[in-house]
This record gives sequence, C-alpha cells and structure tokens, in this order.
Amino acid sequence: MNNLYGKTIFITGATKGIGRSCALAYAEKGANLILTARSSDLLDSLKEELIRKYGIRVHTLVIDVRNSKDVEDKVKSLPESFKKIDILINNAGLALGLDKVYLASPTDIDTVIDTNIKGMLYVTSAIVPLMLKNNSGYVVNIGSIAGDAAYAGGAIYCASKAAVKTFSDGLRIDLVDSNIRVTNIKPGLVETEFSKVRFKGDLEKANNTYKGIDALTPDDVANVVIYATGLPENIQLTEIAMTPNHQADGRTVHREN
Ligand code: NDP
Ligand code: 8X3
Repeated sequence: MNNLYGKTIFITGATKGIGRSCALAYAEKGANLILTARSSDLLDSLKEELIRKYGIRVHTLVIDVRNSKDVEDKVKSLPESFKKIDILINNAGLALGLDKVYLASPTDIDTVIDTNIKGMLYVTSAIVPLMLKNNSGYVVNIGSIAGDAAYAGGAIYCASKAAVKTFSDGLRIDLVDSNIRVTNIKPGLVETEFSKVRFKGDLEKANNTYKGIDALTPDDVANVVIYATGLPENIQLTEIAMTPNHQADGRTVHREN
C-alpha cells in the first residue's frame, strides 16, 4: 500500500502529454481520477483504458479552463463520491508561436494568457474551498523553466509561466495555516504535442525542437509529480525545476548533430 492509494486526483489537460502521463501514474498507484480537458473522445477512451487496466474509479468532465462559469458549474456537478479532492494538478496549458511579441495576434495572446493563467486561477478557486472543508489537500501547478527567464520569441508564454510561479507562491502563503500544500513543477523541454500546438501543426518545426537532445518524457514529469505528492504530509516541496541533461536553462541547450 502507498499513501496515494484511494486518493482522488483532479487533473486538467488530462488527455495528452504530461497530464495523461500523470493520470496513468496515479492510476498505477491505485488513486481515483477526475480527468478534464476539452476533447470528450480522448477523455472517454482514457477513462475506459484506466478502468480496464487498474480497476480504479474515474470521472470525466469536458471543461475548457478558460470558461470560469463552466469550471464552477462542472466542479459543483461532481458526484458526492468525487467531491473530496485530495490532489489538484493544474496542467492544462500551451504556447502559441515563437515570434517577436509585437507580432502575436490578440487572439493568440488571449488564448495563452486565459488558459495558462486565468484557467489555473478559476480551477484553483473552484477546488481549494472543497479541500479547506477537510483541511487537507495538495495543489500542483505545472509551470516551466520558461517562467524563470525569458527566451527569444517566448515573451508571452514565459510571462504566463512566471505568473504560475508567483501565483503558486501567493497561494502557498494564503494556505499557510492549512494542511494544503502547493508545489510549482518547472520542466524544461518535454517531448509532447506542446510544440505541434505551438507551431500550429508544422511538424518539421515541432520535431526540430527536440532534435539532437534527449528530451524529458511526459512520464519523467509524472514521476516527479508522484514523488512530490507522495511525500509525508509535513514536507512541502515549494518548487522543482527539471531539465534534460543537456539543457541548462530556457536559453541554453546542447544538441548532438
Ligand atoms: P500537450 O499539448 O501534450 O497537452 C496539453 C493538454 O492541455 C491537453 O490535454 C489539452 O487537451 C489540454 N488543454 C489545452 N487547452 C485547454 C483548455 N483551454 N482547457 C482545458 N484543457 C486544455 O502539452 P504538454 O503536456 O506538454 O503541456 C502540459 C503543461 O505542461 C502545459 O501547462 C505546458 O505549458 C507545461 N509544460 C510543457 C513543457 C514541454 O516542453 N512540453 C515544458 C514545461 C511545461 P484538450 O486539447 O483536449 O483540451
Ligand atoms: C515548455 C518548455 O523551453 O519550450 O515550457 O519553453 S520551453
């Protein structure tokens, strides 16, 4: 038995990449899951796979985290058996483009800021009150080393991830008199659909992002999430930065030809 067994985990952006890997890693530990994202088909197939393989309880919610009303209503609609949420993984997020900031369209700016910052705030505000009822819980915010320092073409995304860091710090302060812990996990390059989304389906550009480096996998990040949230309750890891071996920071990568 491990201390994640039987816990209830709420994951945003659970259909792909890091969120999906977290879902699988928690399922393997015997945790029950609330999986959320916009793609209902992918949520349904993941739910079916997890129940079949692990025999856990899984509830899915189709949520666009940018819609505060939808977030609030869907969280309120949770069945009683899923209302005691032990761990929230604020993972849904994206970057759009790698251009100079003044060339980005207002639509892309809104999408990135609304998803990465406001979505995280809406989901946290809907779930933390439920955790406070039990004076127990854990909030993991998936930030990025991009939030530590800007890189060329990353001004909007980097700013959004800097906000994840500052928000995590503020939330930790607000919850200091509770048993709820807050961790900001800051990965470097992780090979997922992130770059396909960033480059709007341009696979050559997306693949070049990971060329010549042994990028992190989404499972690597999930393992760290599991590690942090499985620690004894007196231990709060405030931040964890993790990079592939040959990435020093958001700007410095060594690539083998
Ligand atoms: P993916 O593109 O593989 O997955 C993104 C997930 O977010 C999908 O499940 C997607 O599901 C969901 N999502 C996107 N927009 C919304 C929305 N508006 N509402 C609800 N769900 C949404 O990317 P990653 O797994 O790489 O990214 C996950 C997180 O990790 C992001 O916050 C990203 O910034 C961060 N990160 C990624 C790194 C990387 O190099 N890949 C490095 C550091 C941090 P759907 O489309 O079904 O809604
Ligand atoms: C995603 C990693 O380096 O592409 O946060 O910004 S990076």
